[in-house]
Amino acid sequence: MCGIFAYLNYRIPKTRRHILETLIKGLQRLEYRGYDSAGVAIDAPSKGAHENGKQICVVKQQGKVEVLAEKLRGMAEFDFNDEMLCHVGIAHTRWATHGVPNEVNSHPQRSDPENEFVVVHNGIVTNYKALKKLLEGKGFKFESETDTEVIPKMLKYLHQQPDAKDISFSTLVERVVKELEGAFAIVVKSVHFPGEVVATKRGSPLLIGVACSGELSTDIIPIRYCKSISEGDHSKVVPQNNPLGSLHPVDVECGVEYYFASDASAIVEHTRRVIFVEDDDVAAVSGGHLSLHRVCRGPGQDCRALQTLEMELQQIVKGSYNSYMQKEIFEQPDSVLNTMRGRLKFESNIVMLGGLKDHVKVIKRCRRLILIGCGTSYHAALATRQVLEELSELPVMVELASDFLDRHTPVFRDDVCFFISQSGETADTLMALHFCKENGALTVGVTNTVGSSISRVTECGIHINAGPEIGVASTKAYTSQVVALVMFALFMSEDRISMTQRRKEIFKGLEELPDQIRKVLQIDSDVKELAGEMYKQLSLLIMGRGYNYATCLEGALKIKEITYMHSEGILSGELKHGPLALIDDKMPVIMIIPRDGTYTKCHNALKQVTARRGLPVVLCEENDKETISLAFKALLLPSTVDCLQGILAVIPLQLLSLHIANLRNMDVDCPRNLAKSVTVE
Ligand code: UD2
Ligand code: GLU
Ligand code: MG
Repeated sequence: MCGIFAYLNYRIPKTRRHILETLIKGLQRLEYRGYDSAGVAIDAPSKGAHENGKQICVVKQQGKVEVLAEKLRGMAEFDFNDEMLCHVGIAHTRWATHGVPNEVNSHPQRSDPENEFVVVHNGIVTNYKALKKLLEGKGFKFESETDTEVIPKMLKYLHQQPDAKDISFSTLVERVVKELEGAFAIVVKSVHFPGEVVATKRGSPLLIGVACSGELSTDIIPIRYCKSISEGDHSKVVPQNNPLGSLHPVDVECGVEYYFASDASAIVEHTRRVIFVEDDDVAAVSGGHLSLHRVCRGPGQDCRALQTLEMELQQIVKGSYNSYMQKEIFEQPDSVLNTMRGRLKFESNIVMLGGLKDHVKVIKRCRRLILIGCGTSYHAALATRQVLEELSELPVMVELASDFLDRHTPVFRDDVCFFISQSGETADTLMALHFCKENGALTVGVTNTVGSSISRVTECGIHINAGPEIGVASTKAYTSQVVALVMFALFMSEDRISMTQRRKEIFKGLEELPDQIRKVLQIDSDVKELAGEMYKQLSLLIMGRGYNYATCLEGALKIKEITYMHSEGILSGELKHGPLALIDDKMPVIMIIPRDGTYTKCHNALKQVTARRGLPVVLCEENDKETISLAFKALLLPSTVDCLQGILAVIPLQLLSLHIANLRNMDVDCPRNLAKSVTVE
């Protein structure tokens, strides 16, 4: 959640209009992650210009990026046609953690009313109170309630110190970052360093896109190690603008553009050549040269390679769909296929998970599997628990990351722990990952984002390859997570002869899955009609059991997330232990009734509901005449193997939530109070 975008043009003249449009476009690409306010900082001449003639202008606004754009268009003091040869603009979408969403709390945050240092920040500075107290003691006056504001103020404070006279911008930022605790990504701009930008991160994602019409000096940027600052100032060791070991155009006549962002989707339309900034890297552009510094030698490599983004622009635009969520629901035949691509051989029933192959022995020898996630990812774990228990013959624990951490659950060296997260940045899951790693367990990621924190921190894992998911309510990531975990169950049973028949069934189910999903999507109009009957209700209960208990929870979560209607997933085995009290002829009820091992029990539940004058809408298999005859209404699904039926059953529930939200006039891609990737506890 929250977004950073910054744009630097060097020796490529750009008008102020172009720069602002680029910043706004960047923020719009990040909108899907959820935010409550937005802001930008650019150079603009004004009366009170700083002594070097530059003045930074900060414009912020609570609410949508479009409102900020409107405000910018109306800025009479801007000369929009003014051309700048070298310029740095920074921008932010904020998702408030400290202080309510309002203009003052929005970013960029500043050091003082003259905007000497301005900062955009994702994440949380956990020790901001102590820093604030210290700075207040030095006479700084805070204007916002954010934790972020300590950063620009600290920059100004350290910049004023006598020993900071000749230090570089990046050294100054390093000195400040050394004082910060917590997880963050920041980008900084200053009137004292015109045309320069510094960015760094710890725990939050950040990448840099590079666009140059000519040849670049290198594809691999070496890291400059600096002596610990207390031992001496590295800026004296490495002269500024030293072309050695930095990225820049070879031809001095050639210009270059740099894009900084917290998410690749804001960069891909400008360039595919990117560098992923790693924790504690300090990236600085000065005189068009990009260099990377670290205070001390850490684990990992001593250089950062320029990589090529594989994301396609069309993957992040809506096309003919009304919302990203709708697009992503309808993409599921392809996204599940992409999850399986290159990994399943249907002729010989072989599964190859390249990401796990180096750890096969440890995984197959383990004593217990622990699956950890939050929200939808937790449901994916729940949905596959039974097939994992069956095929691995191991105890399988399924855990909500926050609860798992609260309990200080015992974890051992012979456990294999899975961390499931679409974004790969979910804070609670990431913390659980650190906990399990410290306890010696083997950690395995199941993520949709190559290069994400979870993907990097885990020892091994499976990328689900569903493609970028932009709608805040997860849809295609869920079905792909389920497919990935089912493939893992197959992987765990590949040498069990007794399971040959069962494995065959599952392989067949997976092979047919994309076509069957296509078929389910055809009942969209029936689901829309049902939504028309339900959208004014206060509540909706979704019941099922076995493999489909998770489907109920996931369906109810979709309804809650984007329609704000109360909805509950209920295990039908629990009906008589309480929820039955809710049933009458007015309470909307959906029941999932597949013809699997729970069929008879599902029918008992159905009868219990109808006996209380309940009017259940059932989701059942298309040739199941008996269930259809007992239901008030039925939505029909193609039949597949028991452990995959939930994938087909969840799709009508995704569609239902979408239609109800549309009928209630809700913004389905940006539901209130929610963010796409929850990078705070
Ligand atoms: C890899 C390539 C894929 C294709 C394929 C050909 C990548 C990212 N994937 O896919 O593009 O060339 O090989 O066979 O280049 N990992 C983690 N944690 C996670 C997820 C993954 O550590 O949460 C590791 C995993 O152990 C492996 C690497 O990341 O070392 C790539 O994982 P994958 O699932 O993309 O691997 P694979 O072989 O399917
Ligand atoms: N913690 C900062 C704030 O509340 C940044 C939040 C964000 O990541 O957007 O302003
Ligand atoms: Mg999520």
